[in-house]
Amino acid sequence: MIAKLNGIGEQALKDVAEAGSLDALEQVRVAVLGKKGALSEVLKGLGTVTAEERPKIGAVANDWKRKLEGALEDRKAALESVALEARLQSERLDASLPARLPHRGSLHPVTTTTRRIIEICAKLGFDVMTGPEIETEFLNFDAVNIPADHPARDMQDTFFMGPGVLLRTHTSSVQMRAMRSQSWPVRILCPGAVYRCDSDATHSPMFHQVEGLWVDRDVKMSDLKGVLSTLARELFGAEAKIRLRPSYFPFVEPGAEVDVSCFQCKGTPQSGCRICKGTGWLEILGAGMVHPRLLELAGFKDAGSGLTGFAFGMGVERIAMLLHQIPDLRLMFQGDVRFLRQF
Ligand code: 2U9
Repeated sequence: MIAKLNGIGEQALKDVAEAGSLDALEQVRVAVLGKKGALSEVLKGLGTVTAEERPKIGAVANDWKRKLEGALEDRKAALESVALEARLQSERLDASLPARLPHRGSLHPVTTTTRRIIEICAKLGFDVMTGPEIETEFLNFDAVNIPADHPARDMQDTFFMGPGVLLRTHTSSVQMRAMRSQSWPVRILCPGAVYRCDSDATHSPMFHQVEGLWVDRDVKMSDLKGVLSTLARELFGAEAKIRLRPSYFPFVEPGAEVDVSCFQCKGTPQSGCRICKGTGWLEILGAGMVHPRLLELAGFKDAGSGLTGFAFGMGVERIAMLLHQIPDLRLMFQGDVRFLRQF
């Protein structure tokens, strides 16, 4: 029996030493010291041995019990320390790593482009003026020489809010308000949202305009060209040139569409440039000399003779699309962060 106990004890000591985890160690403990463990099973046969042998066997069994308990305790401590070390390694913090910065928003390309245009024109003496987006039909149309039968008045192009009230289709009404409420000279820039019933890759029912107006004695077409050349150079680079093509706008006479030389191919049309489609030019705005009727309607009382003016208007999204090579106008209004984060 003693030999059996010694055999069990030796084997259990080995198993303890080899247990690779706390679970495995617990299994060894139950297998040898548990109620139905190997040691208990042997001691069940104690009744069959002589009274003389019994204390000796009991002493050997107790000895093994103590030894094994000690070994289990030591092995448990060793395994726990290994587990702790592994956890410390895996959860190690590198306090020298830079903190994760919160994402910072950025300005929308329409905002940056508007601000840039304002900044350039401010240097040329233009003040910024804003006005209401809900406007009267009179100021939006009649006062800027768009007669009742003009196609721009068509219900399809204009969002009417009620009889005689609409969402402005351009910021020209703001310039008209300025002329009717101020004395001359007037040198203003009117940025803001405008609304037209139109929607595709290059048109949106809401977009932004910047319109400029300069009224003074003896303002000439050459002044307009000077202002627009400066604006083009500042926006598109020092090499940018402009050209004026005759065109019709009801509020100006003469009127012109204004192109800037292509910033990609530098205005060399034969190069088959993707940006200007090989023409060498990009249309950026409309402009002209303020129609005399508008000056009349403005009612500058102290003007006398020789009061003239020029005006220009541009779509901000179109300028931003050219500057940033944005392929579709609708991207501007979808609020997709993958688009917005690029600016
Ligand atoms: C007053 C007098 C004259 C503003 C002008 C244009 C030409 C023009 C378009 C450019 C692209 C509108 O956004 S767009 O579709 N604008 O071509 N705008 S002259 O003329 C005015 C404005 C107000 C009192």
